[in-house]
Amino acid sequence: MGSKYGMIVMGPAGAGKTTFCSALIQHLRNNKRSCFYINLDPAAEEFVYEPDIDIKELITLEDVMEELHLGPNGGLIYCFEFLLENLDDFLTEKLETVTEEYLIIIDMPGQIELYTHVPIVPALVSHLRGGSLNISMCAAYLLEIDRAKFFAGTLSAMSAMLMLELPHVNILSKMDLVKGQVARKELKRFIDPDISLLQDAPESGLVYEYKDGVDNGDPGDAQSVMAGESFARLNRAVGQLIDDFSLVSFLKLDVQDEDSVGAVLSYIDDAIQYHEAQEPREPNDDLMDAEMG
Ligand SMILES: Nc1nc2c(ncn2[C@@H]2O[C@H](COP(=O)(O)OP(=O)(O)O)[C@@H](O)[C@H]2O)c(=O)[nH]1
Ligand SMILES: [Mg+2]
Repeated sequence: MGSKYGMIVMGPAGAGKTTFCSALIQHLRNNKRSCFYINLDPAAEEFVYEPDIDIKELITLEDVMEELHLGPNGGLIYCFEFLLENLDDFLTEKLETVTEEYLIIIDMPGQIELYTHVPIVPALVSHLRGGSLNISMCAAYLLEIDRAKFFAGTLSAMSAMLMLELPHVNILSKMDLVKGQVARKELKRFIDPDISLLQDAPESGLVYEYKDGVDNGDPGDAQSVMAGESFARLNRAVGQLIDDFSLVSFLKLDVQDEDSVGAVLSYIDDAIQYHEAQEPREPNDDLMDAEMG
């Protein structure tokens, strides 16, 4: 089939993307599988496994911020625009030699606007999937298990799903942090996002207390707007949207647990149809019967 296989690892800063990539590389090595690791975070600092391609050899966020007087978000967008202009030399040529038994792992930066606001990642992905490279790809979107950030994170995962039109594996990371502390039933509300999480007690930090007599709040005062009924309605509508989609569900990931990493990898393999290309085809029984009969 002469194809290539890859995944792009996305999600907010600190979600555990790079840690997940390292765990995955270790797991692939343990199972005698090859991988090709690409770092596209121009501000990344250390790696357990040295990347085969590192964007910092092309451009670094630090240089861009210093020389162009840009902030971290603008600087990152600049880095990616620069990357897109240099795709052929920097990525395509090197990836052309990567064969079908490799899993190409692309470790991305955490600036969320990259996934929700600008069509840069879609342009990168369509370059990788099309043309001479023809990589069968999927996206892994990581969110850490954190109630306060969960719905905003789910919306950004949905936004990335819609922009990229790729098979998507959503992953809830850092499960080791809640091991033995969260009831199975409570966890299930994250795995299949439950909109009633939004209506939980105010001390959860997710909802703003509804105050009597406040209709829509004073538009000049954020605190008061968020206490108003219309804000609560907006929250419910957004929750309903996530619910209606029911496309967003999460796999649990504990990077310290080899089985957990293996389970996530098997979803990724399915999404990119990795095994179909590796295994020799079994003779078709029906066909053999027909020939014999
Ligand atoms: N306890 C725990 N910490 C994690 C896990 N994954 C990442 N971290 C920590 O979270 C921080 C951010 O991780 P990193 O992989 O760099 O996140 P990235 O910004 O998404 O690439 C680091 O301090 C990691 O050590 C995990 O599964 N469990
Ligand atoms: Mg990282």
